[in-house]
Amino acid sequence: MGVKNVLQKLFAKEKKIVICGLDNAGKSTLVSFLQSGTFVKHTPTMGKELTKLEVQGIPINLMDMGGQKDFRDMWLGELSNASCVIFMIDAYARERFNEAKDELWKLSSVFKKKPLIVLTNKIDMSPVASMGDIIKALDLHKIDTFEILPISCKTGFGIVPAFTKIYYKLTGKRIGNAATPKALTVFDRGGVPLTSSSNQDILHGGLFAAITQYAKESFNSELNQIRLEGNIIIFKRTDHLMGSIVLREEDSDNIKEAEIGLSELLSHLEHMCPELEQEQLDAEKIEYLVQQYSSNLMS
Ligand SMILES: Nc1nc2c(ncn2[C@@H]2O[C@H](COP(=O)(O)OP(=O)(O)OP(=O)(O)O)[C@@H](O)[C@H]2O)c(=O)[nH]1
Ligand SMILES: [Mg+2]
Repeated sequence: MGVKNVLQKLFAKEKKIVICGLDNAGKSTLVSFLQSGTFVKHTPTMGKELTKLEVQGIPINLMDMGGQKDFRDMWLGELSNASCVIFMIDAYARERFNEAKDELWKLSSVFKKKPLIVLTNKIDMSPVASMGDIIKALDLHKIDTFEILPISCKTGFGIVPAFTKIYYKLTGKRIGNAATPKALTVFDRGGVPLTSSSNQDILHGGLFAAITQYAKESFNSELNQIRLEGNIIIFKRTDHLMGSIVLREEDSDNIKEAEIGLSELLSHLEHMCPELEQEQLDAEKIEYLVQQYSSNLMS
């Protein structure tokens, strides 16, 4: 599923999403990742900022709360008509966990009635606190139910899975039945595979060789889709990279969605790797970025 349309898929009109958490946690970065599909740098939010996303005609209101001390009084009021409490913490900033706990517990009147979702951000950094450490540090074990979900608003790690869980928490329903791709490969413009992953070992044997062969031949062609051995292989290209996704033929209803997801991944990679413009390619970096992001495409 695409990062940019996950909210539209998940939330009905009347859902208001409010994101609280200390300054520097990454709240605004999350909002812009959902908007743009990649990492964008921010300055601190003064007060609060409403982002109206309109995806395929459906309006979504995201309220991004300023986390600096002066603005924290506004959180409770804003949460009064929200569907849940989303509280973000910087998993790298252990020295601020106590402060985060105090601010979180000021919201207890709300999260005793509404679902609490704790997003632990910046898991691309090292070393970050474990989920267990964060649960203890924030006294989350004293709450009956909560979700704690690791994400990175820099690499995109976990964003679609987090919002999928949030939706389940809010509605008790699983989203759609979009079949996830069975394999994902990113190539350089010469058709050399840089990274490849498969959740069902289907890349073994001839299929991977065939995909690579097509990739080599097709970088400069308009070939976008081939069918092979009961699989649909979708190709997408950007200026410097190429990607392919494998779907089962019986999942052909999901081709459009897979194409969007793959295009978003490639744009994100281009954005995160400005060195590609200088014809420099860091294969290790791309592998890391794909591995971090792939949870949005494959489950
Ligand atoms: N490494 C890393 N840096 C991040 C991540 N998310 C955000 N940042 C950085 O953290 C800093 C703060 O991000 P913001 O999104 O402005 O934080 P905020 O929670 O909106 O802060 P306030 O508006 O002051 O409440 C920025 O320098 C971001 O680039 C992440 O997942 N990983
Ligand atoms: Mg902000």
